[in-house]
Amino acid sequence: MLPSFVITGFLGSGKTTLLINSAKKHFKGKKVAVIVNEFGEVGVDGKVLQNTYSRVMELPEGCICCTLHAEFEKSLAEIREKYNPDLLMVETSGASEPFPIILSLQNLACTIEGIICVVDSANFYSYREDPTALHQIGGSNIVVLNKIDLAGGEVVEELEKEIKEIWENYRVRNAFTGESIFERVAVYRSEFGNIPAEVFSGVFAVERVSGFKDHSHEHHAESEVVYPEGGLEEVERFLDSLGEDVVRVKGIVKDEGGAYLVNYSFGYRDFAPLGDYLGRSFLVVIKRRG
Ligand SMILES: Nc1nc2c(ncn2[C@@H]2O[C@H](COP(=O)(O)OP(=O)(O)OP(=O)(O)O)[C@@H](O)[C@H]2O)c(=O)[nH]1
Ligand SMILES: [Mg+2]
Repeated sequence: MLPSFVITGFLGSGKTTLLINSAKKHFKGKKVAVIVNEFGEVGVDGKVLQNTYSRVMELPEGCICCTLHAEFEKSLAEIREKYNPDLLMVETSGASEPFPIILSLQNLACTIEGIICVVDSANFYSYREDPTALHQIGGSNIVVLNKIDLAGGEVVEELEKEIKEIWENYRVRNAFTGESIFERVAVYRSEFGNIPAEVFSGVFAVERVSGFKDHSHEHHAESEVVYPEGGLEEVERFLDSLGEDVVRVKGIVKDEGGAYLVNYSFGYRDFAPLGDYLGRSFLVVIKRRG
Protein backbone atom coordinates (compact mmCIF):
# COMPACT_ATOMS: atom_id res chain seq x y z
CA MET A 1 0.00 0.00 0.00
CA LEU A 2 1.24 3.47 -0.89
CA PRO A 3 0.61 6.14 1.78
CA SER A 4 -0.99 9.26 0.31
CA PHE A 5 -2.12 12.73 1.29
CA VAL A 6 -4.68 14.82 -0.55
CA ILE A 7 -4.32 18.62 -0.52
CA THR A 8 -7.49 20.51 -1.30
CA GLY A 9 -8.62 24.11 -0.79
CA PHE A 10 -9.95 27.11 -2.65
CA LEU A 11 -8.14 28.76 -5.57
CA GLY A 12 -4.99 30.49 -4.39
CA SER A 13 -5.28 29.44 -0.74
CA GLY A 14 -1.69 28.13 -0.61
CA LYS A 15 -1.76 24.43 -1.54
CA THR A 16 1.36 24.47 -3.73
CA THR A 17 3.20 26.62 -1.19
CA LEU A 18 2.38 24.07 1.52
CA LEU A 19 3.71 21.27 -0.67
CA ILE A 20 6.97 23.11 -1.32
CA ASN A 21 7.55 23.97 2.32
CA SER A 22 6.63 20.48 3.50
CA ALA A 23 9.20 18.97 1.16
CA LYS A 24 11.92 21.08 2.71
CA LYS A 25 10.90 20.45 6.28
CA HIS A 26 9.33 17.04 6.47
CA PHE A 27 10.16 14.88 3.49
CA LYS A 28 13.94 15.00 3.40
CA GLY A 29 15.36 11.66 2.27
CA LYS A 30 11.95 10.33 1.25
CA LYS A 31 10.91 9.50 -2.28
CA VAL A 32 7.82 11.60 -2.70
CA ALA A 33 5.76 11.72 -5.87
CA VAL A 34 3.29 14.52 -6.61
CA ILE A 35 0.20 14.54 -8.80
CA VAL A 36 -1.24 17.96 -9.47
CA ASN A 37 -4.48 18.81 -11.20
CA GLU A 38 -5.12 22.38 -12.18
CA PHE A 39 -7.98 24.45 -13.32
CA GLY A 40 -7.13 26.05 -16.66
CA GLU A 41 -5.69 24.60 -19.81
CA VAL A 42 -2.04 25.41 -19.07
CA GLY A 43 -0.42 24.07 -15.89
CA VAL A 44 1.73 26.27 -13.65
CA ASP A 45 2.09 24.29 -10.43
CA GLY A 46 3.75 21.30 -12.08
CA LYS A 47 6.55 23.53 -13.34
CA VAL A 48 7.01 25.06 -9.90
CA LEU A 49 6.85 21.77 -8.01
CA GLN A 50 9.37 20.21 -10.37
CA ASN A 51 12.04 22.39 -8.75
CA THR A 52 11.33 20.66 -5.45
CA TYR A 53 10.13 17.12 -6.14
CA SER A 54 11.76 14.70 -8.50
CA ARG A 55 8.53 13.11 -9.74
CA VAL A 56 5.65 15.38 -10.63
CA MET A 57 2.72 14.48 -12.87
CA GLU A 58 0.45 17.20 -14.15
CA LEU A 59 -3.19 16.67 -15.00
CA PRO A 60 -4.23 19.95 -16.56
CA GLU A 61 -7.74 21.07 -17.53
CA GLY A 62 -10.69 19.04 -16.47
CA CYS A 63 -11.25 18.00 -12.94
CA ILE A 64 -10.03 14.79 -11.29
CA CYS A 65 -13.21 14.61 -9.35
CA CYS A 66 -15.42 14.31 -12.43
CA THR A 67 -13.86 13.84 -15.85
CA LEU A 68 -10.30 12.76 -15.23
CA HIS A 69 -10.72 9.49 -13.34
CA ALA A 70 -9.06 7.41 -16.03
CA GLU A 71 -6.20 9.86 -16.50
CA PHE A 72 -5.62 10.01 -12.78
CA GLU A 73 -5.45 6.24 -12.51
CA LYS A 74 -3.06 6.04 -15.45
CA SER A 75 -0.73 8.68 -13.96
CA LEU A 76 -0.68 6.95 -10.62
CA ALA A 77 0.12 3.57 -12.14
CA GLU A 78 2.91 5.13 -14.19
CA ILE A 79 4.45 6.92 -11.22
CA ARG A 80 4.45 3.77 -9.13
CA GLU A 81 5.98 1.67 -11.80
CA LYS A 82 8.74 4.06 -12.80
CA TYR A 83 9.57 5.66 -9.48
CA ASN A 84 8.34 3.43 -6.67
CA PRO A 85 7.70 6.34 -4.26
CA ASP A 86 7.50 6.11 -0.46
CA LEU A 87 4.74 8.69 -0.35
CA LEU A 88 2.25 10.32 -2.72
CA MET A 89 0.92 13.87 -2.50
CA VAL A 90 -2.08 14.87 -4.62
CA GLU A 91 -2.86 18.58 -5.09
CA THR A 92 -6.39 18.89 -6.38
CA SER A 93 -7.56 21.89 -8.36
CA GLY A 94 -9.07 24.69 -6.31
CA ALA A 95 -12.37 23.95 -8.04
CA SER A 96 -12.69 20.26 -7.16
CA GLU A 97 -13.89 18.24 -4.20
CA PRO A 98 -11.67 15.77 -2.40
CA PHE A 99 -13.95 12.82 -1.90
CA PRO A 100 -14.13 11.20 -5.31
CA ILE A 101 -10.31 11.28 -5.36
CA ILE A 102 -10.19 9.51 -2.02
CA LEU A 103 -12.29 6.71 -3.46
CA SER A 104 -10.02 6.45 -6.52
CA LEU A 105 -6.91 6.35 -4.34
CA GLN A 106 -8.37 3.60 -2.20
CA ASN A 107 -9.25 1.57 -5.25
CA LEU A 108 -5.65 1.92 -6.41
CA ALA A 109 -4.18 0.46 -3.22
CA CYS A 110 -3.24 3.72 -1.52
CA THR A 111 -3.84 4.43 2.14
CA ILE A 112 -5.18 7.88 2.94
CA GLU A 113 -2.91 9.39 5.58
CA GLY A 114 -4.78 12.68 5.71
CA ILE A 115 -6.99 15.02 3.72
CA ILE A 116 -5.70 18.53 4.14
CA CYS A 117 -7.83 21.54 3.28
CA VAL A 118 -5.95 24.82 3.01
CA VAL A 119 -8.05 27.87 3.87
CA ASP A 120 -7.12 31.42 2.90
CA SER A 121 -7.68 33.14 6.26
CA ALA A 122 -7.47 36.61 4.74
CA ASN A 123 -10.11 35.96 2.09
CA PHE A 124 -12.33 33.20 3.42
CA TYR A 125 -15.20 35.60 3.93
CA SER A 126 -15.30 36.37 0.24
CA TYR A 127 -15.62 32.73 -0.82
CA ARG A 128 -17.36 31.03 2.11
CA GLU A 129 -20.71 30.86 0.27
CA ASP A 130 -19.20 28.80 -2.51
CA PRO A 131 -20.60 25.25 -2.17
CA THR A 132 -17.36 23.71 -3.44
CA ALA A 133 -15.43 25.48 -0.69
CA LEU A 134 -17.81 24.06 1.92
CA HIS A 135 -17.50 20.54 0.57
CA GLN A 136 -13.73 20.86 0.52
CA ILE A 137 -13.75 21.61 4.24
CA GLY A 138 -16.38 18.97 5.03
CA GLY A 139 -14.47 16.38 3.03
CA SER A 140 -11.20 16.96 4.92
CA ASN A 141 -9.96 15.94 8.34
CA ILE A 142 -7.17 18.50 8.63
CA VAL A 143 -7.87 22.18 8.04
CA VAL A 144 -4.94 24.56 7.72
CA LEU A 145 -5.84 28.19 8.31
CA ASN A 146 -3.18 29.69 6.08
CA LYS A 147 -2.09 33.30 5.39
CA ILE A 148 -2.55 34.25 9.05
CA ASP A 149 0.04 36.98 8.44
CA LEU A 150 -2.61 38.72 6.31
CA ALA A 151 -5.54 38.19 8.71
CA GLY A 152 -6.10 39.67 12.17
CA GLY A 153 -5.88 37.40 15.24
CA GLU A 154 -9.58 37.84 15.96
CA VAL A 155 -10.53 36.92 12.44
CA VAL A 156 -8.54 33.70 12.73
CA GLU A 157 -10.21 32.94 16.07
CA GLU A 158 -13.66 33.37 14.49
CA LEU A 159 -12.64 31.37 11.49
CA GLU A 160 -11.66 28.41 13.62
CA LYS A 161 -15.13 28.38 15.17
CA GLU A 162 -16.72 28.63 11.78
CA ILE A 163 -14.66 25.73 10.41
CA LYS A 164 -15.90 23.54 13.27
CA GLU A 165 -19.50 24.47 12.44
CA ILE A 166 -18.97 23.66 8.79
CA TRP A 167 -17.48 20.35 9.84
CA GLU A 168 -20.63 19.56 11.78
CA ASN A 169 -22.86 20.39 8.80
CA TYR A 170 -20.84 19.09 5.88
CA ARG A 171 -18.72 16.31 7.34
CA VAL A 172 -18.62 13.28 5.12
CA ARG A 173 -20.66 10.50 6.70
CA ASN A 174 -21.09 6.86 6.05
CA ALA A 175 -24.32 6.55 4.07
CA PHE A 176 -25.50 3.58 6.14
CA THR A 177 -24.53 4.44 9.69
CA GLY A 178 -24.67 8.25 9.43
CA GLU A 179 -21.38 8.38 11.39
CA SER A 180 -18.56 10.70 10.40
CA ILE A 181 -15.90 8.74 8.59
CA PHE A 182 -13.15 10.71 10.31
CA GLU A 183 -11.82 9.50 13.60
CA ARG A 184 -9.56 12.50 14.13
CA VAL A 185 -9.86 16.06 12.91
CA ALA A 186 -7.68 19.08 13.63
CA VAL A 187 -7.29 22.74 12.75
CA TYR A 188 -3.82 24.29 12.36
CA ARG A 189 -2.77 27.89 11.72
CA SER A 190 0.02 28.64 9.32
CA GLU A 191 2.02 31.10 7.30
CA PHE A 192 3.10 29.88 3.90
CA GLY A 193 1.81 26.40 4.63
CA ASN A 194 4.27 25.65 7.41
CA ILE A 195 2.62 22.94 9.47
CA PRO A 196 4.04 20.64 12.15
CA ALA A 197 5.44 17.16 11.50
CA GLU A 198 2.58 15.44 13.35
CA VAL A 199 0.30 16.14 10.36
CA PHE A 200 2.43 13.72 8.36
CA SER A 201 3.00 11.18 11.14
CA GLY A 202 0.07 8.93 10.36
CA VAL A 203 -2.21 9.95 13.23
CA PHE A 204 -4.76 11.32 10.76
CA ALA A 205 -5.03 8.22 8.62
CA VAL A 206 -8.56 7.70 7.34
CA GLU A 207 -10.13 4.27 7.65
CA ARG A 208 -11.04 2.57 4.45
CA VAL A 209 -14.38 4.08 3.44
CA SER A 210 -17.27 2.46 1.70
CA GLY A 211 -20.93 3.24 1.38
CA PHE A 212 -20.26 6.86 0.59
CA LYS A 213 -22.96 8.43 -1.49
CA ASP A 214 -21.43 10.53 -4.22
CA HIS A 215 -23.17 13.78 -5.05
CA SER A 216 -22.94 15.56 -8.32
CA HIS A 217 -21.61 19.07 -8.32
CA GLU A 218 -21.05 21.99 -10.60
CA HIS A 219 -17.98 24.08 -11.03
CA HIS A 220 -18.44 27.69 -10.26
CA ALA A 221 -15.43 29.00 -12.05
CA GLU A 222 -14.16 29.35 -15.59
CA SER A 223 -10.76 30.10 -17.00
CA GLU A 224 -8.99 31.59 -19.98
CA VAL A 225 -5.37 32.02 -20.98
CA VAL A 226 -3.76 35.27 -22.12
CA TYR A 227 -0.28 35.64 -23.62
CA PRO A 228 1.48 38.88 -22.62
CA GLU A 229 3.99 40.12 -25.19
CA GLY A 230 5.75 42.52 -22.84
CA GLY A 231 7.22 41.93 -19.39
CA LEU A 232 6.13 42.50 -15.81
CA GLU A 233 5.12 46.10 -16.45
CA GLU A 234 2.48 44.90 -18.85
CA VAL A 235 1.38 42.30 -16.31
CA GLU A 236 1.00 45.03 -13.65
CA ARG A 237 -1.25 47.02 -15.98
CA PHE A 238 -3.25 43.93 -16.81
CA LEU A 239 -3.78 43.10 -13.12
CA ASP A 240 -4.83 46.71 -12.43
CA SER A 241 -7.52 46.41 -15.06
CA LEU A 242 -9.20 43.25 -13.74
CA GLY A 243 -12.83 43.17 -12.68
CA GLU A 244 -14.04 41.82 -9.34
CA ASP A 245 -15.12 38.54 -10.90
CA VAL A 246 -11.47 37.51 -11.33
CA VAL A 247 -10.46 35.44 -8.28
CA ARG A 248 -7.11 34.11 -9.43
CA VAL A 249 -4.38 34.77 -11.99
CA LYS A 250 -1.25 32.66 -12.27
CA GLY A 251 1.36 32.10 -14.90
CA ILE A 252 4.94 32.48 -16.03
CA VAL A 253 6.13 35.71 -17.64
CA LYS A 254 9.49 36.52 -19.16
CA ASP A 255 11.09 39.86 -18.37
CA GLU A 256 14.57 41.29 -18.93
CA GLY A 257 15.97 39.65 -15.79
CA GLY A 258 14.55 36.20 -16.57
CA ALA A 259 11.26 34.42 -16.01
CA TYR A 260 8.87 35.14 -13.16
CA LEU A 261 6.12 33.14 -11.51
CA VAL A 262 3.12 35.45 -11.36
CA ASN A 263 0.57 34.95 -8.59
CA TYR A 264 -2.51 37.02 -7.98
CA SER A 265 -5.32 36.10 -5.63
CA PHE A 266 -7.96 38.40 -4.21
CA GLY A 267 -6.02 41.54 -5.07
CA TYR A 268 -2.62 40.41 -3.70
CA ARG A 269 0.09 40.05 -6.28
CA ASP A 270 3.46 38.41 -6.16
CA PHE A 271 6.24 37.99 -8.75
CA ALA A 272 8.85 35.38 -7.88
CA PRO A 273 11.95 34.67 -9.99
CA LEU A 274 11.77 31.25 -11.56
CA GLY A 275 14.90 29.58 -12.99
CA ASP A 276 15.00 28.66 -16.65
CA TYR A 277 11.87 28.91 -18.71
CA LEU A 278 12.04 28.64 -22.44
CA GLY A 279 8.34 28.70 -23.28
CA ARG A 280 6.08 31.58 -24.13
CA SER A 281 4.78 33.94 -21.44
CA PHE A 282 1.25 33.12 -20.32
CA LEU A 283 -1.28 33.91 -17.65
CA VAL A 284 -4.23 31.74 -16.63
CA VAL A 285 -7.16 33.92 -15.55
CA ILE A 286 -9.84 32.31 -13.39
CA LYS A 287 -13.21 33.98 -12.93
CA ARG A 288 -16.27 33.28 -10.90
CA ARG A 289 -19.06 32.10 -13.10
CA GLY A 290 -22.04 34.42 -13.06
N1 LIG B 1 1.10 36.45 2.63
C1 LIG B 1 1.00 35.16 2.41
N2 LIG B 1 0.96 34.71 1.13
C2 LIG B 1 0.86 33.38 0.95
C3 LIG B 1 0.77 32.46 2.04
N3 LIG B 1 0.66 31.21 1.52
C4 LIG B 1 0.69 31.35 0.18
N4 LIG B 1 0.82 32.66 -0.18
C5 LIG B 1 0.87 33.22 -1.55
O1 LIG B 1 -0.39 33.02 -2.16
C6 LIG B 1 -0.24 32.83 -3.57
C7 LIG B 1 -0.93 31.53 -4.01
O2 LIG B 1 -0.28 30.43 -3.42
P1 LIG B 1 -0.32 28.96 -4.06
O3 LIG B 1 0.45 28.07 -3.13
O4 LIG B 1 0.06 29.01 -5.47
O5 LIG B 1 -1.89 28.64 -3.93
P2 LIG B 1 -2.70 27.36 -4.50
O6 LIG B 1 -3.75 27.04 -3.50
O7 LIG B 1 -1.75 26.27 -4.85
O8 LIG B 1 -3.37 27.99 -5.82
P3 LIG B 1 -4.15 27.19 -7.00
O9 LIG B 1 -3.37 25.92 -7.26
O10 LIG B 1 -4.12 28.12 -8.16
O11 LIG B 1 -5.55 26.95 -6.50
C8 LIG B 1 1.26 32.81 -3.83
O12 LIG B 1 1.66 34.09 -4.24
C9 LIG B 1 1.86 32.50 -2.45
O13 LIG B 1 3.17 32.99 -2.29
C10 LIG B 1 0.79 32.98 3.38
O14 LIG B 1 0.68 32.26 4.39
N5 LIG B 1 0.88 34.33 3.48
MG1 LIG C 1 -1.53 25.22 -6.63
